[in-house]
Parts: sequence; structure tokens; C-alpha cells
Amino acid sequence: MIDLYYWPTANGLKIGILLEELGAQYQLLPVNIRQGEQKFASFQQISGNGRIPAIVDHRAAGGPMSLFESGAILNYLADGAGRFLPPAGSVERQRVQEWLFWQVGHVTPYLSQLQVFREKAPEPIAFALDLLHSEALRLYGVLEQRLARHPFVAGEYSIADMAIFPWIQPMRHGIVLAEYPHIRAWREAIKARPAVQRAYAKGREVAPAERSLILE
Ligand SMILES: N[C@@H](CCC(=O)N[C@@H](CS)C(=O)NCC(=O)O)C(=O)O
Repeated sequence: MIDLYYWPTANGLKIGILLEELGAQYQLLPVNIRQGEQKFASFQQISGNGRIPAIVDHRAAGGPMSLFESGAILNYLADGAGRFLPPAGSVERQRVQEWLFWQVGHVTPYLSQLQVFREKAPEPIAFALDLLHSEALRLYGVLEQRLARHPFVAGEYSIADMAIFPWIQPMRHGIVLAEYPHIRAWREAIKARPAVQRAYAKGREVAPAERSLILE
């Protein structure tokens, strides 16, 4: 059994998608980040950075093992199952890692800040909005170019796609998706997957008003 410490934000949804794709036995343990539960000492013993998602794997050989950081969790779970991440030493695995690190290193930091400045700033701050929107355009452009040549970012559907997908919310970013036909087709294909639909349905049970659950 795996415990998933979770809130249905983009970073939380990534792990829900993989667990559903794997048909894993897990329980969702909501950490209400809107009410500050990520600051509880009990949670920070599991997630040293005080952020969701985190897991505790009760199946681990040496006893229950905790892990935080979504990229590390995706790697760990995919390796354990031998799915959605090619084996060590292969070029294909490095391709998945490349796009996974692109997601955690560029997509989350810039798009999350864009969302904060668009949705939460008490008044518009043009400098921040311009800077972050330009970077969002650049990131969407990078993804569009990649998907023009490959059906999924690393060739086959992988944890890299699962990490990127929840972050592609064009309406929140002021992006017109019609200008990115390859991203649109990729997004529709992932959206249609039963595991992805189950992951979002579980997210809606936890916190239906979370903006990350909007799939338009
Ligand atoms: N680099 C981390 C980012 C995790 C993260 O930022 N989580 C957000 C929700 S998406 C959070 O816990 N926010 C709570 C807070 O800002 O205090 C990862 O990929 O897991």
C-alpha cells in the first residue's frame, strides 16, 4: 500500500495519474494546502520541503519509505513497476529524464508564478506578467516543436508526459491553444485515457474548486 499525501494541484495530479495508470493500491491523504496543513510538523516529517506531493511506500524492503518531490516520486514508482520509464542505461530512459527535468525545472517554476501573478496579485504588475507570459510562450513553443516530431515527448507515453500534462492549462496562462495544434492533439489523447479521468475524478472528490482540475 502506498500513501499519497496530496492536494489536486498540478503537482499532486501527476502522481495520481501515474498511480492510476499502474493500477496501484494507494490511499489519498489530503493535505489542505489552502489551509496551511503543509506546515504541520507531522507532514514535514514526511515531506522535508513542506510541499505536496509526498508518498510513503509501505511495501519498501527496509520498512515504510517516504519520498517528496514529484519527479523523484514518478521515477521511483515507475521503476518499481517497470512501466512508463525505460530501463537504466538506455537512451530512451535519458530522453524521459530530459523532459521530466524540463518539466520540474522550467515548467512548474515559471507557470506557477504566472498563475500567481495572474490570479492572486492584488493589482496587475506589468513587469512580472510580461516576463512570465513571454516565458510561458517560449515553453509552449518548445513543447509544440517536440510534439510536432513525436507523439509523446520522449517517444512513447511516459512519466514525462504525465508530469507535463496537468500544467498545460492554456486559459490560465493566456495562451490560445489553437495556435499549438500538436499540443492540443497530445493533450486530447492524454485527457481521454481512463486512468487520467479517474485521477481527475478523485481530485474533484477532494477539492472540486481547485483550478488545476479545469481541463478546458
Ligand atoms: N518541486 C516540487 C513542487 C511542489 C509544490 O510546489 N507543491 C505545491 C502544490 S502544487 C505546494 O505544496 N504548495 C504549498 C505551499 O506553497 O506552501 C515538486 O515537484 O514536487
